Amino acid sequence: MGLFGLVSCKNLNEVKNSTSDKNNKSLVLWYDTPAANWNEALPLGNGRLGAMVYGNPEHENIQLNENTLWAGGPHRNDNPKAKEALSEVRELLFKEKYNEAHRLANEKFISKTSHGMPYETVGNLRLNFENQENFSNYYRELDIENAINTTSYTVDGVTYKREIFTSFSDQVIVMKITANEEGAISFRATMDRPEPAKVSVYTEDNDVLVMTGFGGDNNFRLSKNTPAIEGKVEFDSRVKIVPEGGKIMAGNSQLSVSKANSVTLYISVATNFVNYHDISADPHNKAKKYIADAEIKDYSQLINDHSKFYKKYFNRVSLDLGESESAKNSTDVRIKEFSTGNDPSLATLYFQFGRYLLISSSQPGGQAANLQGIWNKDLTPPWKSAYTVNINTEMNYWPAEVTNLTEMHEPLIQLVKDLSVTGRETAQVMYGADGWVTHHNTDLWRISGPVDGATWGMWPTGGTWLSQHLWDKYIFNGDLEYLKSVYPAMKGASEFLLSVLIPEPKNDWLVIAPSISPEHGPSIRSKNVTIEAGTTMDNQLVFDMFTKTIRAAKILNIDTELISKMENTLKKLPPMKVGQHNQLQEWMQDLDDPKDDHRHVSHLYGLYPSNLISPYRHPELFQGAKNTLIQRGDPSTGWSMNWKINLWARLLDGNHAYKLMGDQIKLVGRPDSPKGGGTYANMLDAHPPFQIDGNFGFTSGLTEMLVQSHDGAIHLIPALPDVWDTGKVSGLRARGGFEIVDLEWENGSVVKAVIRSNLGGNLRIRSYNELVSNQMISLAKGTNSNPFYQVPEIKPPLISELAQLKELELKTSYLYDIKTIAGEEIIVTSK
Ligand code: FUC
Repeated sequence: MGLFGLVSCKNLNEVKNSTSDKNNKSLVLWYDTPAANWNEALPLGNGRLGAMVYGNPEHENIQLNENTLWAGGPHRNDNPKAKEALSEVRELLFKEKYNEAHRLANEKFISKTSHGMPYETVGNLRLNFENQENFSNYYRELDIENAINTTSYTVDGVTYKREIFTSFSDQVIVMKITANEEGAISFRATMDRPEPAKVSVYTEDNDVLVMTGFGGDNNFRLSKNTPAIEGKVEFDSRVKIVPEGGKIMAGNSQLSVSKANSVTLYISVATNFVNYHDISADPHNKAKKYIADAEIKDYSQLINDHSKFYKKYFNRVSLDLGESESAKNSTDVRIKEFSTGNDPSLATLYFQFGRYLLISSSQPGGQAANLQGIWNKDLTPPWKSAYTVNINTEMNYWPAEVTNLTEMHEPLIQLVKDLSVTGRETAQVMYGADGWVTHHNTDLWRISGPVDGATWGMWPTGGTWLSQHLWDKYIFNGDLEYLKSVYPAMKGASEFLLSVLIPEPKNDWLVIAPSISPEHGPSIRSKNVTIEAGTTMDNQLVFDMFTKTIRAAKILNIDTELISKMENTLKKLPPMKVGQHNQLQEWMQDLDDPKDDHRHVSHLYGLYPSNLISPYRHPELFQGAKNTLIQRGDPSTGWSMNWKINLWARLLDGNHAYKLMGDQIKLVGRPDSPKGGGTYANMLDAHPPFQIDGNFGFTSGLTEMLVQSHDGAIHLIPALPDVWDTGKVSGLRARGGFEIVDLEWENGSVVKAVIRSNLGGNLRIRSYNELVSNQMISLAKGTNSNPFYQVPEIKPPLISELAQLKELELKTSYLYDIKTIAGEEIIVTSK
């Protein structure tokens, strides 16, 4: 790629001599040892199927996932007692009796039937090779330009190679094993699933190994006497092994290949899942058919179709931040050294890896990426590997629009549409409210009741956060048909809020109660008591939901009555406040503790991903947000640090954002590693443990450093760190249908930008250096006439008498307007 594409590197050549042409590729993760554990195995996925490949010469393990294999079956988890307790909880909150409110919420709101189901592994396909223990010349890589994993090594003078991919186009996992000598490949294939799962493993037709079973019964976090939700997802996983030369034999739940020249494996997994309320499919026929359809194609066709499909998405964006000596090292070494050196192409690789993961874990028509995307080795994974919607699920989708992967956003949009159905009953049963509600977790079955305990689960605005994505996707594509399709869910989300907003006694502001600021309470309260009324994040979410629904309804020319209801309600929401420590207040009362380093920074939602807090529009709030972020500190869990990258980018401080990148790209998971959040050797994010949100947050964070479009203009390189003073990116997207076809900068200044206008309208550009254009360009005046660049009009903030805010110093910037017509490409260059 680009400026510094060719890496000359001795070490690389030495270890790679069996895959000779790879040393000019910058978009590979590579290693000179097999994976020591799961956090070093390499992820492959086609949205539906996932595989973690260890690359072990003697004992290969391909850990398998299918994204609809979850525990339990269709069910609901509402707690109907909530309705009768609602006014009492509110009264307790308004009388500041938090402990009592907390107890009552635990008793009457939190689900007594299900806390949601875990996402489960399918199990393992193990290939036990003969006499491959003493290998040399070892090399394995994940090529994220083609979505292919390769392992190669030499034993007794024979060089072996394994190539594996999860085919997007043919819905099977294909592996090809070759050797440079005839008859050298012998192995035994077995399949297993972790205990206590019960499976049947058997062979069919002498060349197919099958493992079938069911997702588990589950009563996670409920008393032993509570009936479990019965495991009803049935799966069929199978591998057909086709040797070329040699023999294959079936026996005792295994297949043995001996003395083959090469072997092709077709691995297929299917379940009976159709949708969250229908599990009537036939997993066996489905799994068989995928193999039957794939095996009639040539291997070269399979691999080409796969890569072509993948590249259609991946190649839309390229990034070049420069190259350095470190690029010659293996990926684990680079991760370890990132924060102490300067390895810009590792930041590029990390950015592109996030895009790779999104394409590989979230395909249209399938399930949204969960806490681990689609990659999970357990039956009871951390946090159930479900959907935590108080930050994590949303973060998974932050890169979708800006890095030109809008199709990958679709499974999340569908998840929200499903919740708008299941959550309608929850709204009625639990709150006697219109519209629909979801709390802080959901799963394959679209549960929408509160789970885990009031500390975490008493948050009725999970659906409100998720629903922002419905509009946010529109604002990038401007597609009216799309807007029509999501409007009912947006409307339902707003109707719920209209139903439950209630005046609080001090100022008569309309607030959500009971609720929480996700997972965090003021430190003056008893431990774990987070329950509150009118938290800042809720107020911001409600503001955004109404503002967006009003805009959508006006565009679609419907629901005038609802519009005026929302407009009137907006006026009665609490304003944001800057408190005594110069911080943005997290709660209605000024209770923030400046020493508190809690990982959730929920009230900064208004800064990112939302656009309520702007340096140009609200300098006091901007400073308050900045002070909050400084007080919370940098090191934290993976996702928290990656959120902070986005936040520092929005604070226009590229160096601080970059500093956090160093905290994130820090090798963890090895015996001598530091503890805490960071990055495993396979480049997956460590909360710890592995959680994929951090990878996605990194990708969006880096994007925010290069291009922003949320604040009335397209801001070019708004938050560039000093270390990336020269670089180039192409293919990022901005609101209003603009595509940044090309953006180049040198010495920290924009040199050239090519921007395609897909929808027409005014193109307003903000830049720190002066620009000229091939089109009529003028200094911008007044508000941007482009409707996609309308900025929210918030209430003036309240500033504490104790706050001491300094004058905000902002870098000088230039604001330009260029009229565009749809289809046109605009070129701007430095003056
Ligand atoms: C939220 C976070 C945790 C974790 C979990 C999956 O509850 O507070 O840190 O990420 O989600």
